[in-house]
Amino acid sequence: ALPTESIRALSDLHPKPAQIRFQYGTAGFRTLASVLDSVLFRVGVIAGLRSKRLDGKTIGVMVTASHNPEQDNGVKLVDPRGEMLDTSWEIYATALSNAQTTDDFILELDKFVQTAKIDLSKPARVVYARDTRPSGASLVAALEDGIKSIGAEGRNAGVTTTPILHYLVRAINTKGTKESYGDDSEDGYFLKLSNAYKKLVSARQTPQPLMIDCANGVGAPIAAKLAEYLGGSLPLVLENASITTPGALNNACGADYVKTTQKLPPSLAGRLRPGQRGCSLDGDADRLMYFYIDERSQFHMLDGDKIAALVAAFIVELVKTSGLDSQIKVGVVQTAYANGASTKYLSERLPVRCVQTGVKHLHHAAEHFNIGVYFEANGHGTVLFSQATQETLDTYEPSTPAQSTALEHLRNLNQLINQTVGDALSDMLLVEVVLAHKAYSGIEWDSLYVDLPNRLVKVVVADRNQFKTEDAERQLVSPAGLQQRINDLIRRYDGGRSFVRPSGTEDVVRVYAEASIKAQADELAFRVAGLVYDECGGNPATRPK
Ligand code: G16
Repeated sequence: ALPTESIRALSDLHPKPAQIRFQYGTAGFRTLASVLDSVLFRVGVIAGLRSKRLDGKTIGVMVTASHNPEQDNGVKLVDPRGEMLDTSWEIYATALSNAQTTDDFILELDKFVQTAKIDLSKPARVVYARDTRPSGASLVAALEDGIKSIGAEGRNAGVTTTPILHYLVRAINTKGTKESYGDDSEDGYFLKLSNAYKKLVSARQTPQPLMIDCANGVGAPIAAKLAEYLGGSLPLVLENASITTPGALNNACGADYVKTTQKLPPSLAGRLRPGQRGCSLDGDADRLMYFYIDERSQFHMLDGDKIAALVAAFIVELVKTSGLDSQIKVGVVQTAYANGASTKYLSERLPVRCVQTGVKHLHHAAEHFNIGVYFEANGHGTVLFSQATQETLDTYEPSTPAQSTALEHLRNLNQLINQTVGDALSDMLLVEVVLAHKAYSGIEWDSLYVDLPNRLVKVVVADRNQFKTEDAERQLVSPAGLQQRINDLIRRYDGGRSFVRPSGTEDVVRVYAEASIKAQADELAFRVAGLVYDECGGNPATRPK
């Protein structure tokens, strides 16, 4: 039976605030940190139950609000192979987080244990971590109470990145098996990545220093440790590493800032030299954006689409050179935010699929390829090697030295890439490997294709849940008639494309637009935003920006 007494005693310490409705969204629960205490407690209980349901396998919990402002926080669950929580449990998590009193919560739990057929006599194990947000420590304490109340065994992985937590989950659950993912420690992670990186660049020149904008978040201490493991093989310069300065996190810096403003973070002005490679992480280091400035001080952004193009082309080439092209099919997964020019470039070379926003959707679609490359334009992504492909790489016997070298590179890439989830630092090493092999600077990489001018804006509306989409978010089905008006507008713009979708992580509606000229892309975005605003806008202070 449920340990009702211990749950009751501890749950009473973490009352649910009245009048707030929580939702397990795109990236778990995410909102103002000050209202999340009860959610964290309950997530601790749910994680324990998820572990029991999966026969004692270790479940991960990450406390972060990633790219959101510092006052927000959030929490997401990680399934045993290091992937996002199975979607069927998101509804349960939402329902349990909204039970008003402790009694309601216990009642809901009872029902849930029946419905989900959970054998309570099974053991439960949970590993958890948090980012550097000031609210993190007390939220972790609430989580620990939840874990304790259900009698689960907890392991605190401390302050680390989201992708390292995902790595740990898979490493713990595969320990001692033939699918072993690496040693289940931060050290194991750094060794796995840095060893693979060094092998991949062994015959290449040491590159010029790479500047990393750490978003004043957890990426800073973790990148500093990575630099030690890399030794001189990749010189790194860390910027925006102030993790204790109040209000600094993600503020005018970081991957989301770069992507949405298409500008260099002001703090890097004068520090990044023309031609030097720079990149930005986000608040929990699962997104990556590259950039450089040219001789005329013009800023050039190399986003998730450019990363996908660079990496996919390189992998296709290696597969071909190794002689494995009839056995290993490479494919790419994108979302509607992918720049039209990137979709065109990639589609001419390999199969491309479009799915809805959210790493879990891209991840699942990528699993259908032998090697699946997935990146959101915002820099969130990775590459998946299927189990069968990994076995092919292990057993294949090359017949020429060129085949043998390409095969070795593929094997090392399989080690270098964090395949549990998008990982800014692992992706950064991957990009550096390709640049080194191709002898590309940012300029050559950027010229693979020319981005169509685009603009992303947010609109604050009274109720974003009114907005419903289909066709991988490219069409609105509600509010009725709005899509038709948007279509009429798009038609007036050369190369025009635009779509509207509710955000899964912020209380806004997002509008994306593309056109062949920058001024037109901006105008189209603002006019579509105007339509959205006029249809169901909030208060005038929140006009589209
Ligand atoms: C999260 C998700 C991403 C998604 C992003 C924005 O990123 O993991 O897949 O692209 O939110 O989503 P939305 O447009 O729905 O707000 P992160 O880095 O914040 O965890």
